Amino acid sequence: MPKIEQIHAREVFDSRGKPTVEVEIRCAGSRAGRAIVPSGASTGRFEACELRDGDPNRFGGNGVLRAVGHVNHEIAAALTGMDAADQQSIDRALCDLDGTENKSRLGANAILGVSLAAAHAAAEAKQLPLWKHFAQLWQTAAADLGQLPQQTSALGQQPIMPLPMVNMISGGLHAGRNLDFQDYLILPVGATSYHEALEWIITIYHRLGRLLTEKGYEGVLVGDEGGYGPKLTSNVQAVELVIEAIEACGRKPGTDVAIGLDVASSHFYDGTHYRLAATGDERLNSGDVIDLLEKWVSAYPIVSIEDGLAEDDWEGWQELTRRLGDRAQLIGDDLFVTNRRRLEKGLELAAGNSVLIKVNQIGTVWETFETLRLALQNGFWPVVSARSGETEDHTIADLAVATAAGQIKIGSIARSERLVKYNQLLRLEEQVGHDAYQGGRIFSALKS
Ligand code: 2PG
Ligand code: MG
Repeated sequence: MPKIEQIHAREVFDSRGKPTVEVEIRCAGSRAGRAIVPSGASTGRFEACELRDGDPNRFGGNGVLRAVGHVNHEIAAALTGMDAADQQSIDRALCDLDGTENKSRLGANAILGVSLAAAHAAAEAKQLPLWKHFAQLWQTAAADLGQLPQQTSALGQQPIMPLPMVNMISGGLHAGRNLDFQDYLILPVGATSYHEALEWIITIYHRLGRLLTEKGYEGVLVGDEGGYGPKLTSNVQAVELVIEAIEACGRKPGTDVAIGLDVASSHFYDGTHYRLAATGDERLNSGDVIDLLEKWVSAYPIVSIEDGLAEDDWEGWQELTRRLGDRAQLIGDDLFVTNRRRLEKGLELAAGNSVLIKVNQIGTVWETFETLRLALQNGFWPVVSARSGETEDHTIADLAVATAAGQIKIGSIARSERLVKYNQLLRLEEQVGHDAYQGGRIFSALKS
């Protein structure tokens, strides 16, 4: 058993230059494992609590020295001596020690840093690559979290390479609200391997950049996740430009490369209406938004829509799922916040058919597994996702492969906090095998 000998946290910085928590855990006789916690901008109201210092004299109150202190003192005292490979016990101990529903006492950033670093430390101690250690944890988790139904789908079974869902144009809170919708993404559903998918994506991204310049948009500057942030004349124009770029690269929209959206609608919902501001002031109710999305799904090869409606618009979500659930993947991000209980409610109400999996929304590896597994047991597509505030940490790439989640969303393919994960996936593809790629086949349940 790799026994935890030392736990050490420090304050480091993420891709927005905002403080975040880094944790190192060392087991007896092996190298330390290290992890850095990501951070969102368009956060859901029901996410686990990211503890910030609130001291206006440091980083506008965004320092994380309190969270770091909790790791170095209270958490280190409680976890030293534990088995780093026993992720379930470690994560349970962290939750018990915190004692709150949303990890607000110690901070989900403190807790997640330790949870992830423990996995890295255990992998070091076992001399296994991280993805293999995660795969072992995931396979043995079946004993506690239940088997997956016998299915033809490869999802959740042996490690597979994920289909990347990649941001081309950014809007919303990630790009100064130039557009209302947050992400216009592409899914290379027709590629036959991960590296081919990446090649297509990069080619299309560069072509799109040239297209924007040719058309005179000054917005080839990139948003928080590396997507272009042009000021366009309408939300739908972004979809059309992405399609134009796909075609200009000789790829067939829909069959080769499909479109995804992260509407991130919680961030323009005022409690009764959705306020679209990019092209005038439109006030829409849930039904209007569903009509709009249905129109788009009929007109364009859109196969995936995230947060089409707001985080507490459950009735709207039910209607959206009735209307579009067999034509598109409907991902709950702010809606489910990687929380098993919120996903249970979604399953009960038939709201959505897919869940975004962000480790820092819930705060531990084990709870992430719980939500992922619940999704797969109920035929929901999981999409492992990065945050808009990221770092050189590649843990989620390994996690997506190990759990055979089938999809990953990391942002765009510019900026190294994104590329560190795409590049890690290239390395993992060599180890997992090129044929371990399902690509767009995971969507076979969708009628076109
Ligand atoms: C999202 C994420 C990542 P943020 O909404 O899906 O794109 O953004 O990390 O800002 O919540
Ligand atoms: Mg989102």
